[in-house]
Amino acid sequence: MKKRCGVVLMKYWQPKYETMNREELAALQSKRLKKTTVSVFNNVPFYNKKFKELGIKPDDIRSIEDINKLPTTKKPDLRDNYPFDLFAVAKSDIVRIHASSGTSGKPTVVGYTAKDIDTWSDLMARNFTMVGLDETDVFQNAVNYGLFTGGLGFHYGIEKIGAMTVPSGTGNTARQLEMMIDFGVTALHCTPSYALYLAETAHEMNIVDKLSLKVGCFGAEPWSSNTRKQLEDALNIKAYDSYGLSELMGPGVAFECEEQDGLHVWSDHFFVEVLDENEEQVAEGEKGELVLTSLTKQALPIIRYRTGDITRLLESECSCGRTTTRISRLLGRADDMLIVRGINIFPSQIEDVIVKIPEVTEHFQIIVDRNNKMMDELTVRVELEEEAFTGELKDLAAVKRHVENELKGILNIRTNVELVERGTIPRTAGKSKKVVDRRAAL
Ligand code: DLL
Repeated sequence: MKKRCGVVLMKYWQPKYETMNREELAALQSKRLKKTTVSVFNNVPFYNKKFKELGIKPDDIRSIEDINKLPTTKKPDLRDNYPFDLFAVAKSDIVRIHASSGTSGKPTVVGYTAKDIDTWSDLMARNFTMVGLDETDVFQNAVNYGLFTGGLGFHYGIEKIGAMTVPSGTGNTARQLEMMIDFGVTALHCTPSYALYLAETAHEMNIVDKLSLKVGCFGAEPWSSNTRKQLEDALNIKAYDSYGLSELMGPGVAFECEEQDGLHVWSDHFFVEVLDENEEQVAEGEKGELVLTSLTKQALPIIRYRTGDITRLLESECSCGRTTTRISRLLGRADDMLIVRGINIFPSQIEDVIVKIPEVTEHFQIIVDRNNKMMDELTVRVELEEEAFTGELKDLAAVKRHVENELKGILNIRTNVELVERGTIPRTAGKSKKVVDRRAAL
């Protein structure tokens, strides 16, 4: 075991939990689910009432297979119990809260005991170890520190592996890049949309070869595999997908390994279901809503949380040797899905097309309108690259036509492409807003 300055540096690769066989894992999950069920029944009036309405008692939950007897929990349940009514411990046992802003009404507030914070930091540390980071790394955490879980969530995990943390937060892109060069930063965390902006700025400043980056951890919003490629090429890194949500903990719920073939959910702490709109399990390999149950949380245990995020369960074994449940890259949120003329469209499908076309940048915005014949119209605003006409497409009309055709091939719907000057579409260090749906205002 390595020591530095008197502190033992754990290697956060935990074969005992990460490579359990199915039976061992099910036994551990069963034990932890039973404990969680008792905790919510005894301590959270919301769950106590729900259990009684369904005629179930904690004793009815004998194994993880009984999970479908339990009620689901939805976002409005957290809002209705604002701020602390879903907590299963006394307020004096809470050492930290976080909150997610939410688009309407009250934010949802989540709480952590000291043990929860420790578990969370351990899981983050496991993620970093999984992608080869250790105490020799310098890790820049370029997300908002504060009520958003991404800042402190990553920060504690980075410190746990003993890496040097650069808590840069958000803002001032040129300064972020300067820090990366001056401090020899090897790993970066930010949203994928901000990473694209950082990469674009680094290229404009002609400083990419001064960077020592090797790993990027990107998440908090959907991004596509083409964006991954774009970021890996632009910054000379391996880019990993990081998934999480405040209600379950924050980042650290699921993370990619070096195989980059789906995300490992830490199954010793979270139980995964993928359900259809009737809360039935989808067929193997089908898309559905990710539903998560926390198995070890003290302050805010949560049962069958309907995340609203769309994914697929990956059944095959991962070549890395970990046996945890694996999910595919998140396709988007059920409520991000646009229905335009009866066709389901996810912004990530559009992103996949746009980032492959060299004549335009990766930044785009989707605008949905309803015309005077009450027909929906889809416009995708994309930025023209500065050297757009050096290839086969020689003018604006040709680029526009090409992007429209590529989009039609994927979406099966006619799209109007509006080409704008590079830099027109707002860049943000937080979660990007890709859709402007004007139909709601009509
Ligand atoms: O975004 C936690 C987080 C921080 C995750 C930093 C990763 C990195 P919330 O603000 O509560 O928490 O938002 C959670 O963001 O339900 C998804 O819709 C979306 N989301 C998070 N990660 C991904 C991802 C944090 N990798 C909501 N891919 C979730 C797609 C993601 N969507």
